[in-house]
Amino acid sequence: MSSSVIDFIATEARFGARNYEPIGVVLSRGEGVWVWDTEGKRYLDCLSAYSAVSQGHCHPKILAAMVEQAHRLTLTSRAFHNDQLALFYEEIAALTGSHKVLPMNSGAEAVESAIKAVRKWGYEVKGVPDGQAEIIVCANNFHGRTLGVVGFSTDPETRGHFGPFAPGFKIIPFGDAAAFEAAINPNTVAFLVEPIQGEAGVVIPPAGYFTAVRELCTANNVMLVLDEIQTGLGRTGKLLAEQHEGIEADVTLLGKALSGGFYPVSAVLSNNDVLGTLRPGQHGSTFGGNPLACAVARAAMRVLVEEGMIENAAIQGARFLEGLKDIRANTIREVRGRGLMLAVELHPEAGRARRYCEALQAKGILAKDTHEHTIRIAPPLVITSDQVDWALERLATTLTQDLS
Ligand code: IF1
Repeated sequence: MSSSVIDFIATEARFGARNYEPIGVVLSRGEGVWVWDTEGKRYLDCLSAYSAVSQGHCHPKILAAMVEQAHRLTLTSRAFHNDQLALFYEEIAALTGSHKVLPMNSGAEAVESAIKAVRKWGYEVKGVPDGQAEIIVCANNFHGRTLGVVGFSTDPETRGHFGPFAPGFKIIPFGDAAAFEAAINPNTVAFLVEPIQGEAGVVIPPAGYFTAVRELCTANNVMLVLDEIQTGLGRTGKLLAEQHEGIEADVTLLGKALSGGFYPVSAVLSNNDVLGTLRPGQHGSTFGGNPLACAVARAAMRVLVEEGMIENAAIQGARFLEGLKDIRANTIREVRGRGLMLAVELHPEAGRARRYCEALQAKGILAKDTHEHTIRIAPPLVITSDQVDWALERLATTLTQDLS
């Protein structure tokens, strides 16, 4: 390691809040599936900034849209109209088949906004007594870091010593439709759930789960809120992960790849009823819906579709999953994935997943561990067959090592 690398890391450690423990690489450039460190070493990015860089690093068309817009107008606030917001609304509604759009910035903000909106819907449309609204969520959920959201996390690291928390959430196991049915009562306004649990280690629910959930939501007038912030926009090989289940959410949350990684852009999408309850002055954001964000998001959505990235995610995801399943290694307990949202769960005796991520780093692959024993693999959706095979070769040699 050169002194400059040590410097960046040491300086971060000295001044920064220590809320992350990054792998020891300092990145300074990216293009497509590749990133380069300060010493010029190239890596295949198998994290994609937690799926935000689905379109590949520094996509030239998103970059051009951002630069062009930044020259013209960046922020107006929502006190005035701007000439990008309407086009963003039109295009995201057409892409996803939604009726109403609420633009926000971070994913957690979209989640918070959806919680506010479904509660309001519960009081004003469903007729729940004021202050009594309940939202059902799942154990091992991950929906962000804000106070409202960590209050219904079940992970002690995520919620520990951040309380007191807001009431109104009921936690049930993920993938268990009977538990969902039993948790519904007349004050239930919504079920907030990830189609595939990401942070939990890419947990795919049993077949038929979401069909049952959809029916129960409809029968009980409960809004199905799908957090597609990670699974959405092609990551799983379809535009939205709900399409694998043949269902439609009442409220869909998007973020991350909505900007292709250029800028924080998130959105709450819904039918007319839910977002229709928000009236002037009741919700907002300085940056939400700003022209720069809208121009970037429009380009990010356009390239996703025009350049066939969603189809590519399905094809390369299947190839990657098959290749991972073909690796004969005693370290591997299970391989999971849908599209390019993949995970390798190691046997606990194999040692920490972090060690394997560090070994992969030495071989030119950046991946991220989660929950001690799982390696998450989520490359940009522009990855080619040759690049998948290149990654699989290196994964195979790494995973057949004993790093315990
Ligand atoms: C961190 C995980 C990924 C998300 C879903 C909302 C948000 C996220 C389904 C909030 C964010 C991130 C944030 C990042 C780690 C990361 C993550 F490991 F925690 F689960 F991607 F896999 N809903 N996920 O996955 O979005 O406010 O961050 O824009 O360190 O917190 P945000």
